[in-house]
Amino acid sequence: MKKRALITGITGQDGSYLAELLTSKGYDVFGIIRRSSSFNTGRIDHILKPQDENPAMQLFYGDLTDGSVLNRLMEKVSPDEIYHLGAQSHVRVSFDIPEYTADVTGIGTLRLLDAIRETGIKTKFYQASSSEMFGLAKPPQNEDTIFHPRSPYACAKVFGYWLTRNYREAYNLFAVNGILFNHESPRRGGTFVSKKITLAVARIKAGLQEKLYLGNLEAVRDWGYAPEYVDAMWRMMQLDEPMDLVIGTGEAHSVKEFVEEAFGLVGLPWEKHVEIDSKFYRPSEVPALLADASRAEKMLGWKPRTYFKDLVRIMLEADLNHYGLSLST
Ligand code: NAP
Ligand code: F7E
Repeated sequence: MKKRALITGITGQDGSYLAELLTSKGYDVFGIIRRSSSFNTGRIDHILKPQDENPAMQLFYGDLTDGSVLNRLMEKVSPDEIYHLGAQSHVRVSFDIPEYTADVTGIGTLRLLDAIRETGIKTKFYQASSSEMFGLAKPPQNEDTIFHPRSPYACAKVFGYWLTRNYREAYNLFAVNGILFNHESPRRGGTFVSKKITLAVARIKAGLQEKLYLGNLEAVRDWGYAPEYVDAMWRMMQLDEPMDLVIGTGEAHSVKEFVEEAFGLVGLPWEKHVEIDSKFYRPSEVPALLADASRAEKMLGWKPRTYFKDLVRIMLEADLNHYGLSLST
């Protein structure tokens, strides 16, 4: 029997890599997408094959703010595994739209968990928890670190984290929290700092842009490569017993180091092109995140293969290619 997986957030960075991974493993994949006035399936178009009689992937309209459709889809799809990746995922934006962020990212998780309980389907549940929940906690952070969230987004994720644990304890649901540190790729949304930098460097190199406006260059993050992180999600769902695990590289760098690395790769002086714009600062910042993912290595046999320098190179190469350039030109 083919396994059935339901993915919320399938049109996002992680959802697209996870859909690739699961279809390659022979799963039937079902995704929930939002109605949009423009096409929003750009990241998954290459695996959508609507002309096939039995396509490996099917999409349904739905929204995390709409509980009735989640209930309906739960019964219709009856998935073996649910990967809950959908969220208003931008930390800076969550300060501008806190109530919406709480509704989608926090209550959206409750709606999904309760749809499982109400319909009584037998399934496993993955919650996309985040290193942002650690906030001010001193690095390195692991599964035992006390959360200190610093944004409406992080508060909503803490709510989702505890609900996931609560539904595990109360209803004996196989429900896990993957506490993932920042992970990036050429498919990363353009308003996250990694992609914003590599895209700008490519455009500056191509002569299409002169300046890159950034916020806090001192913030430190543990940046990994997204395709490897969705493999960790899948491994967590294959455990005999559900547990919460931290996923990260164990290497941390500042935003400034990311800038230096990216500009350095194309031989441009970053100081000439980067300017600070206070609108990109957050009312409360998360100064430093660094993963201790030793438990995941032990429980999942998972280890990162791509570290900071290779990640910057992969992302920059993809953006340069888009403009007909490469690292060797
Ligand atoms: P992303 O690229 O921003 O994707 C978010 C997905 O959620 C998109 O498919 C988006 O749809 C969907 N979505 C947003 N609002 C929705 C709503 N109201 N109803 C239904 N779907 C909605 O995020 P990502 O980087 O892939 O991250 C995946 C998940 O992991 C998120 O929950 C994020 O918070 C969490 N996370 C990410 C990281 C990271 O570093 N990437 C680290 C830890 C945790 P549209 O395409 O229509 O916008
Ligand atoms: O910011 C600083 C900013 O927006 C990283 C999400 O996937 O990872 C992501 O959240 C750092 C912050 O990611 C700019 O202040 C400076 O300190 O790329 P980011 P994030 O906030 O860490 C976590 C794990 C998630 O769960 C989230 O969903 O970079 N920074 N200048 C800037 N950030 C942005 N976006 N833009 C700037 O111009």
